[in-house]
Amino acid sequence: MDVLQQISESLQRGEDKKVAELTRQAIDAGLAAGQILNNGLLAGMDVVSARFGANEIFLPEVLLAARAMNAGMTLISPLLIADDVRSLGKVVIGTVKGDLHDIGKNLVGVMLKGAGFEVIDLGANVAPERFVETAEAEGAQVVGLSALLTTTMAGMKDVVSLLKDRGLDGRVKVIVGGAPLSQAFAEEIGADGYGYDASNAVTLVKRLTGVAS
Ligand code: B1M
Repeated sequence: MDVLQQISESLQRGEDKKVAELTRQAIDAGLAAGQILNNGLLAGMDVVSARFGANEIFLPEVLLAARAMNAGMTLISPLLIADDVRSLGKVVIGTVKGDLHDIGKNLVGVMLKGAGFEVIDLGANVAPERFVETAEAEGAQVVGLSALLTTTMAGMKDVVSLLKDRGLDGRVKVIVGGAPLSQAFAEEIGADGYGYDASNAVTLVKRLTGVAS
């Protein structure tokens, strides 16, 4: 079994130390960080997601898998982030209020940093006021909202509305993403874009900030 397959399987078993050790091995063997992410860590998380959805595993196992995912991400994140300190713009990101899922949001943050953006990560369970106040105080061009629950995605509209109330709409763009979302939902709540994955989020932010057309 190759090392990427081993990472995936260890992650599925929730073995954080083993995942870290195997990820280190893969890096030392010269595998690209993107390959370790997609074919090792995310491949394992996909299986966990499917098994959780099918009620074959439960929250404690998913928590352990998430911890193992983080153990691997900690090692590859610096490799995915550009070394030069040029800043193409500022982006405030976070997972919306009531929602603790942060793996996808963290990935978006890493990819944005890798592309040269300054990222202010507010974490998970973030209230609308905090997104808006931070964007205003920091002079951010974009706010990126993540939600993984159908019950919390509705809260994204509050951020869009609050930006409007404070006269910041237009100046601060909003992008949204997360498994239960869609382009139609983004349009419905008045967001400026929907990112179906982390690299698509980067494309969107580049377009919205005028870095790319
Ligand atoms: Co939860 N969970 N979870 N969970 N969890 C889901 C989301 C669920 C679909 C599982 C299922 O039932 N099939 C389900 C939601 C159902 C629904 O709402 N329709 C669910 C549930 C129900 C729950 C709880 C309510 C369970 C309970 O307590 N009974 C609870 C809620 C807690 C809370 O938030 N208040 C809960 C808890 C948890 C854990 C804490 C155990 C853990 C999270 C750990 C953590 O994040 N630190 C967890 C996990 C890991 C999952 C699954 C299995 C995996 C999510 C994940 O990390 N995927 C998930 C199953 C699934 O999604 N199918 C599930 C990997 C990640 C890379 O993908 O986050 O989709 P994702 O991000 C993608 C894209 O969506 C996109 O880019 C990323 C990839 O490039 N993206 C963006 C994400 N954000 C973006 C932002 C952007 C652009 C793109 O721009 C800003």
